[in-house]
Amino acid sequence: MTDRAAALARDGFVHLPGLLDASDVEAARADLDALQASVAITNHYGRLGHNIWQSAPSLGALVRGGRLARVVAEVLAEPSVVFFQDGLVWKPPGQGERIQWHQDHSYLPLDAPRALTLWLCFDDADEAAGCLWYIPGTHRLGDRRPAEFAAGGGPASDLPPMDVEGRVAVPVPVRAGDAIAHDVRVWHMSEANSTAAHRRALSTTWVTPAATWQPARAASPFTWRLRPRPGAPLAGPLFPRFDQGEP
Ligand SMILES: O=C(O)CCC(=O)C(=O)O
Repeated sequence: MTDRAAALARDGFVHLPGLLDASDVEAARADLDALQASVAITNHYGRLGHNIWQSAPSLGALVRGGRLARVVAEVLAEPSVVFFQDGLVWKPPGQGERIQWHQDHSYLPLDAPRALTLWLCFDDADEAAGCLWYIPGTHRLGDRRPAEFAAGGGPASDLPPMDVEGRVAVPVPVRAGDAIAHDVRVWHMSEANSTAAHRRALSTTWVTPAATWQPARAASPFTWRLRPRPGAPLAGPLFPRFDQGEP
């Protein structure tokens, strides 16, 4: 197991400085600027969108190229990984209110939490700009009640709440081009962007080939669009697979 894989197992997250180079960042920013009107919805969280990798050529190339998959395979300590989905979280200057504490697993229509988020950031982001915060070790505490992101409440749940009070949370400030890999059960959040600069990030989700659809587990744009069969593997052109990190 590499040091990065050990950090993920211990803390539930690992900072990956400089995963993307300056040209990746520049291309991503240009593509996002071109796409914002057509693919992103704007609400109190900022500009959000799904399936950005299919509309932004630079991000599609990153997902398909194998570089991200190699890192995911390394930190998950798995020989093969499958790309599942992406989500744009773009906090414009002075906007994008707090995304409260949550576990990504609450929102994944998958049979098991054997999955990883690889969060790619295209701007420098410190605490004022809305970087991510984590509570180390919380990925080992099991599933907790989903956060209520939409007005009117979240899904019904008998799970215990996330008892954040009294736990030590750590911010992870990043530079443009950095990434953070996190376990889909670790508790994390981001504050509003109170700076005069943009904070653009793409949150990508990766699974192992053993993952199967469990559409009843969580609402997801894919569930609505694809109507997957429970128990089916995630396969086909929407879900590129990488063996030994190679496409
Ligand atoms: O980008 C953000 O502010 C939040 C991202 C997040 O919660 C995630 O990627 O799981």
